[in-house]
Amino acid sequence: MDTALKALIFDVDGTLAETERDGHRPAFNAAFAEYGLDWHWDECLYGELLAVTGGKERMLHYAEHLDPQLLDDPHFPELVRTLHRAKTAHYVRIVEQGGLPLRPGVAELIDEARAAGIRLAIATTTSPENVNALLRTSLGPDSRDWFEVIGAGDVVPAKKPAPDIYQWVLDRLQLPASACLAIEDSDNGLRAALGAGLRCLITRNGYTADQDFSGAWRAVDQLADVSLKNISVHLDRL
Ligand code: XBP
Ligand code: MG
Repeated sequence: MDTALKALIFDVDGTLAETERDGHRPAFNAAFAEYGLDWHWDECLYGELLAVTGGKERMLHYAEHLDPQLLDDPHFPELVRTLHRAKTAHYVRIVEQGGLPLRPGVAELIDEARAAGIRLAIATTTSPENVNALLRTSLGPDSRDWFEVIGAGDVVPAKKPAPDIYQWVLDRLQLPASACLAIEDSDNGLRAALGAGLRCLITRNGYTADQDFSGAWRAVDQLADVSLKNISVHLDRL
């Protein structure tokens, strides 16, 4: 099997930047306040809610467990969509205010890959508007074009830990999984990548440090701890 590295496929949330605690969480809370809902997700509760990927799915899960009478309201599905639209607008505003810098080593790894002709892609559960805002503000206005394929949000109905988003990206890259490396921060992301047959490099963060990453190709505390040369040499030996 040809295992030479041809593409890196990046997760976004928690991998490129600490978007969950400092971006999505306050954006959800701002949307709840805007629509008069007495929900507030503190840092600790939000860490638990991250078990469910996808913003709409996360709100539905929260309502099911803590406020189930809301589900009897025929307007609830529309409320979730409205809240999610508002949350996305708040998130983009937070990003544009410069509140979400890239994690250490991310920009350098992307630069190294581009210089080496390694193709780049994204496989994320979050909405495309959020990805575009983060790339634009952190890597520059043209950086979206550096990524040949961006799989985001609802393009596949089953979100991570289902492998569908990675399969969707691989189909469009027209590469076998063996030629790519997924870069993730969470157990849900790892399961999605492994399910698609990919090798996966984990960059842990505050919310995911204690998760089980057995099955990962390698797990580090930040991408500054790896270099593309090092990745390629070791992957090619597998
Ligand atoms: C990311 C997520 C996302 C965001 C919210 O998971 O779970 O749902 O928290 O984004 P991963 P939206 O990093 O594993 O892709 O509100 O836009 O859905
Ligand atoms: Mg993630």
